[in-house]
Amino acid sequence: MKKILRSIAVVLFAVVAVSCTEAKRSGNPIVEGWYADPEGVIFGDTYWVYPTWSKPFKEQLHFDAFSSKDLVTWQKHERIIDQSSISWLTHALWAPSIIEKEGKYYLMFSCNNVREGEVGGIGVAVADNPAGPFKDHLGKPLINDIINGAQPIDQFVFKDTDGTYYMYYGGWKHCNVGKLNDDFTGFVPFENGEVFKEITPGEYVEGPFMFIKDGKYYFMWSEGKWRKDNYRVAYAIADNPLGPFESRGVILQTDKEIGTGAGHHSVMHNPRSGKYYIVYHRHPLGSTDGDDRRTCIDELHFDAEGNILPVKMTFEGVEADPLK
Ligand code: FUB
Repeated sequence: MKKILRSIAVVLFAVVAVSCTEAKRSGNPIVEGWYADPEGVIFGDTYWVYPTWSKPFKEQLHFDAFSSKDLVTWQKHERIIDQSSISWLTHALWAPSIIEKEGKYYLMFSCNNVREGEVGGIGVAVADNPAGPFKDHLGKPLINDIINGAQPIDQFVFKDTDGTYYMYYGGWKHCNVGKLNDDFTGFVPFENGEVFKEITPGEYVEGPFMFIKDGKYYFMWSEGKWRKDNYRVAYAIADNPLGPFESRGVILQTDKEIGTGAGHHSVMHNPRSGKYYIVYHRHPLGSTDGDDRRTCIDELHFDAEGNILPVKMTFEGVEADPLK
């Protein structure tokens, strides 16, 4: 009997020891529910993810957000903005993108899946807190028109090292960039008088994103069709925020063992650990509903020359990586 008890104790000890040394991971998707176009961003000691609620267009009338101290445990912040705060929103509230400026949080959004002659496009909302509640900053779209063929959706605001805020945006295979004014109520023309420059790279479709690493400008975007398996992410490297941007190829795409149609991503960097993360959506294996998109996270790696390596999508997600 003693021998048996001793053996059981040894096995139990081994199980506890293994589970204690196994690092906790985020898992993928990182949150429950259909969420797409996730913008991952760091404010202070907290990671935030702002996604589109991936439902039929007519139901898309609010945003939720998620926050985490370590990338593993996520807290949901419900309805950080909804239709009651945006009088001109009728449907298709998409692709949130947020930036902090002088203690205020500016949440850019796209709505109404706008076409020529309709009201909709890119708007700005503002709050004192990253969890909202956000209120419409202008009471009308910031960009309503179709300029250079770009549908006004999928905006991303990037702060350059000289303090300039650039907005990259555009669907329908066209990407524009403009310089935001001080209070994000409009744009400052470039020296040649143009308000928006078209910078469409490679097989760009939508979902632009920009970050700086080691003095280089990494411009990224989505290609293919977002409901289909061919949705994917490609990138370019430039030495300034206006390009030219020549595609260096695809770094995130369908993996038939893990998920399909991976795209509309963002990148976060923890300066403490030095790690980079890609936050993106993908369709679960076997799912046939194009709206069934789930928000996932995996590590982003670079080679010695600074090229982005193809992303290995996982079910496990990433390990805890606190910011302080
Ligand atoms: O979620 C709606 C749209 O799907 C986004 O604006 C596009 O980028 C695509 O992901």
